[in-house]
Amino acid sequence: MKRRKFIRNSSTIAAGIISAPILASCKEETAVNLPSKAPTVPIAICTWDFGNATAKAWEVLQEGGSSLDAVHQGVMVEENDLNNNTVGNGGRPDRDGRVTLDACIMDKDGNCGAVLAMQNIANPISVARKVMEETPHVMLAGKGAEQFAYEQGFEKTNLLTEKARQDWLEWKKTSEYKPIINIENHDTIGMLAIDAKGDIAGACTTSGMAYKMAGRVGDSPIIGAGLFIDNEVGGATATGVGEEVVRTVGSFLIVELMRQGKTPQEACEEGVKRIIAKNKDKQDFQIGFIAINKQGETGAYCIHPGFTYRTYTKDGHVNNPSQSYLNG
Ligand code: SD4
Repeated sequence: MKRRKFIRNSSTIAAGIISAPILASCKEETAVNLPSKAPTVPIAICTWDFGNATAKAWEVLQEGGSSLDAVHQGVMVEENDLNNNTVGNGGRPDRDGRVTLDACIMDKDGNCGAVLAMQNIANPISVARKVMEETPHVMLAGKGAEQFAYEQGFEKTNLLTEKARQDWLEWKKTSEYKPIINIENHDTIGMLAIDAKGDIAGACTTSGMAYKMAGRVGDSPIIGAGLFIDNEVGGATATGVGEEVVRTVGSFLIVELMRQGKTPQEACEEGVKRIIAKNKDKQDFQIGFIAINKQGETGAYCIHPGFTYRTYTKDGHVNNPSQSYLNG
């Protein structure tokens, strides 16, 4: 059973940039199709089997914390895990041996912040939050992001662990750039949460594709691509080959599909199919989407089997296998 709800699209009206006749013709307000059942909240979900991260987020939610604090503190667990070589400190470097980190965060009001290709700072998600809360901007990149982080009191940290350095030296012997599906490059953490008040937030953080070109940025810190939240509707986040997610503005697409009435599962499936449609001759890459709607219903879909996602609700803490477009 679906209930049809209409919300005012107030941003364009508030901006005062649209003439009255156009306004009149645009008056049919943005439709939101939402299921009517009681919401399952609070809830935290994330890409891959990052149980420590969802456990941290759940702890924050249980203490009455906001979804914003939950996703922030949740993904930081992975940024701080030196054994996670695709997120934060300990992440794999680019071709030149430099670890460059990408992250973004988005709150219930549509505020967002991101850092791109930032070096020497262990918690890019915290800097992204500072960008959101302390600057008039959404994104800071490279040296500017790093400088801003120092100004905000973050410490300079060498992010290249000895293990990551040795792996990079080994890779350099052939310098063959060939992502291995589900193994080498795919452990970005994207997290979505709904707090007890029913408000949604999300965060996404990564060291990006291993051995990428210097300066390369994927989908993860790009609002709309790697992450999108609309507190009226739901949220989505992505993992996998970021170029393909950017090409379809994947997370925004999934949220908009939910707005039109699709379940999170249906929306994730459509998101993957749009990517497949643009890659008819090439399917040797992985993409995984997860989504949540306002009711706390979840969905996930990927191209190749192997992608999993964590959910933490009052009913339990589970690592769920995602359905896939291809059957392995
Ligand atoms: C990127 N989407 O930089 C990221 C990589 C990733 O799990 O998801 N890894 O393209």
